[in-house]
This record gives sequence, C-alpha cells and structure tokens, in this order.
Amino acid sequence: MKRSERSMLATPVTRAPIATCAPIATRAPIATCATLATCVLIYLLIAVTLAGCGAGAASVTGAHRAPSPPPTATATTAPTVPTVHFTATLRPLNASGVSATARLDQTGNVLVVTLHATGLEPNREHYLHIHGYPDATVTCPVGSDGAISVDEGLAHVGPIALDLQPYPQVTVPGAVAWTHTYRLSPDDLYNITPLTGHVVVLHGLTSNGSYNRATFVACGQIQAF
Ligand SMILES: [Cu+2]
Repeated sequence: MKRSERSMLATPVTRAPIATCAPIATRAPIATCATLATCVLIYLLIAVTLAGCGAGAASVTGAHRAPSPPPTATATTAPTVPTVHFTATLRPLNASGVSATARLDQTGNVLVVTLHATGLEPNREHYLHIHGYPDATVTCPVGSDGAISVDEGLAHVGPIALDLQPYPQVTVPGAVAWTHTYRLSPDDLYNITPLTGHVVVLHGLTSNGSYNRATFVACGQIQAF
C-alpha cells in the first residue's frame, strides 16, 4: 500500500471527533454513500462525533457560564442597630454666662456628640464630660446661677462617666460648634447607661483673677427625643 493510501485510511478514524465537529455534520450527504454498509458506518461515525461534540459544547458552555449571583445582602448583613437620639440644654453655673445645647446620637457602641455653646472663655481649656453613675439618675445642681464649688457640683452630678476629649477649642469669644465621634468600650457603655440618668457638664472659669479648669460653668440633663 502506498503511503498516501495508508494516510487516507487512517485519517477518518483518528481525526474525526472534537476538532472537526461542525464540518462533519455538513460533510456527509447521503448521496456520497457508495453502499448501505458505508452509509451505516458514516452515520455511526457522525452520531459518535456529534455525541462527543455535544459533550464538549456543554463543557465549554459551562466554562463560560456567568458565575452564580452572590448571596443577597439581606442574607449576609448583620441586623441594623437603631440610632437613639438625646439632647441636653446646658444652663449656666457660677454666673458663667455659658449656655449650650448638646446632642448625642448613639448607635450601638458609637456615640456622636455635638455641642453648640456660647459664653465660654476663649483660649482656655474647657473640660466637657458626661457625669453620672451606672444604672442611676443624677441631676444638675439647683439654683444654677449661684456659686457652686467643684465638690458641691460633683455631689450632685457624680463622677465622670465619659470624658469627651478632645475638648472644644475656643479661640475667640462667641459661639463654638464642636462635634466628635466616640467608639465606646464596654466599660464606657456601662458607665453612661442609661444616658437619660446622666448630665453633660462644661467646666472652666476665671474667678478672682485665676482660672480654675474644674469650676462648673454649665450643666444640662440628658433627655431622649
Ligand atoms: Cu466634669
């Protein structure tokens, strides 16, 4: 047998599948069948080839299939923590002339405190605190514009529950707007809960020519709204 004849015989058996899928389907017209046996053989080859092509097509399609959509947001998002809102109206103590409003927005362990104050001495450090006890209620000193010592003030409002640093910086007389966000530790949360049992206090006043950074200058009860 000549080499060209051997290669012609070998070709259909070894080369038919995958690489020539589409051409084979269009390449085997009935008219080309020389005998019934040849036709059967050709159709068997076509059937086997198409089956292989079908499998290949499926796998290719699978490989290019769009990835499954990610789980919906509702399935993975933690439950929303509500924000609770509080306010405090600070009235002057020790004839300071200081007035302020504080807003407190608490979302879980995040507390945003906003303060608008007037009458604070400029270029002085003004402590800003939440005072009170855990699971108890304190109130601001009565007779708010009278002279109240630091000890008397603390007797009313209790210890510092949360030190609101960095304190407001007042560089010029007049109003000051200040806000800060705190990420509270478990101890902080314990100390300020419930907020409605606590007060906001501003400190710092010059009296008789000397500045006392602990003197109470304004106090306000925290209320929910
Ligand atoms: Cu204080």
